[in-house]
Order: sequence, then C-alpha cells, then structure tokens
Amino acid sequence: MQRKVLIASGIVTAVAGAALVAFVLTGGLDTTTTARPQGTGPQVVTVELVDSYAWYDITPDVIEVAAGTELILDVVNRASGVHDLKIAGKRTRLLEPGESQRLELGVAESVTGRCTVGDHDAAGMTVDIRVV
Ligand SMILES: [Cu+2]
Repeated sequence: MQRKVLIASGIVTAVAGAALVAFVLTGGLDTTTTARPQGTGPQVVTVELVDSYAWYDITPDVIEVAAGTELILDVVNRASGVHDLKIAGKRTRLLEPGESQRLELGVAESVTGRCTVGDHDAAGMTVDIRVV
C-alpha cells in the first residue's frame, strides 16, 4: 500500500517537474503579441522593453502595418536592466529603467529590431515590423 503511494507521488513529481521545465523553455508567461496600427498618417506604437528572471522580451513582438505607413516607435524601458533598440538603421541610446525614446522610422519596411546589449536578442529581445 505504502509502495503504491510512493510510486504515485513519484509520478506526480515527475509530471510537475516536466511541466515546469516546458514552461521555462517556452518562455514562461511570454506570449507573442502583435500590434496592427491602422489609419491614415503616421502611426505611433509604444514598444516596451521588458525582462524578468525568466525571460527577455520586446512587446509587441510583431508590428504589422500597411504598405506606405509611416511608423514612429515610442520605446519604453519597463525592465530592471539597461536596454536599447536598434531597428531600420535607427537606434535608441542605452535606456535606463523607466526611460524612453522616440524613434521616427519613416515609411515602414519589413525588418527585425533588436536590443544590442549582450545576447539579449537571442534571449527574446527582438521585434519584427511586417509590411502586409
Ligand atoms: Cu536588452
């Protein structure tokens, strides 16, 4: 009887452990978010640089715009560390937590932007602009 209980609790522990590993490997609570600004004239999109103990991210992950759209990014560092954003030939200064900087990109092209600090881009600090 006690042996069955031990085996059952071992299985529960293994399943919980596997779920935790999968959770961390897939970026924890991170989900892919897409902004689709629409309308005439220049479009302003707020882009947040975020980090936590588990992951680094830029929110939104994807910005979809119609061809010919002029794009302005308000880049805000909501993280606990220093980050920047380099995109479409433009780059913010190194932003301290809480700081922000506006980047006027002109007519949007499909490009990927990234944080240039350390290997933050590989850890998830990228943002894609997609002209659709
Ligand atoms: Cu960074």
